[in-house]
Amino acid sequence: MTEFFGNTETLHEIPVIRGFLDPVQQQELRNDLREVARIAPPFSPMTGWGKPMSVQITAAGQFCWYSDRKGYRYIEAHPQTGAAFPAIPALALAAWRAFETRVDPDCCLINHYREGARMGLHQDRDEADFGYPVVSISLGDPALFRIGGVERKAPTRSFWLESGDVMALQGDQRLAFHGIDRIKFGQSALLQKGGRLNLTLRRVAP
Ligand SMILES: O=C(O)CCC(=O)C(=O)O
Ligand SMILES: [Mn+2]
Repeated sequence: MTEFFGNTETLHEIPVIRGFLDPVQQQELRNDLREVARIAPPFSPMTGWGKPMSVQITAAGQFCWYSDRKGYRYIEAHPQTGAAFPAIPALALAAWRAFETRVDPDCCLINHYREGARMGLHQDRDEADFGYPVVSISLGDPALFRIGGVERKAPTRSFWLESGDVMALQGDQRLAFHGIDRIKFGQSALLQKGGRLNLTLRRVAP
């Protein structure tokens, strides 16, 4: 049985398990994600105003988040290949189960941040039941995470997420606005070409 360590810190009311995945587990998950990307190639979704996002995304599990001029939604087939998405890697499921044991996630969204990529403040609100958390895993270069309140104009706070850290948006924070301001490109050797992978585990269907 795999063992998990890491210390839980509460940062601005957000539970963050520092080093949930040790360096060997991070490599194992990275290898699993290479296989996911081979089957379901990453793509750049369009923003609502018709510009491609700076992150590339793909997914494991039943659903992948998608965006184009028609708006935001979840899809069940890869937009280019038409194939179903591969299974969620075991180490990603383990991170979800550290926060939620009632059901397993049906989506593991994978964001790839290359040099200069960022993600604007947004809410995760395309899922059916906000009673389930969104659980995030960080791999590779550190990222400056910004979190505000459930209203866009609420004040925001920031902290760094490092490779192996796991964090959850749940309860009162489930609908908090959040985003990534920047990454420290080239700090981590985990990914061959540098950058950061973020996995968000979600329960999309009710
Ligand atoms: O990259 C991150 O840590 C956050 C990603 C995120 O908020 C999202 O995919 O909805
Ligand atoms: Mn989000």
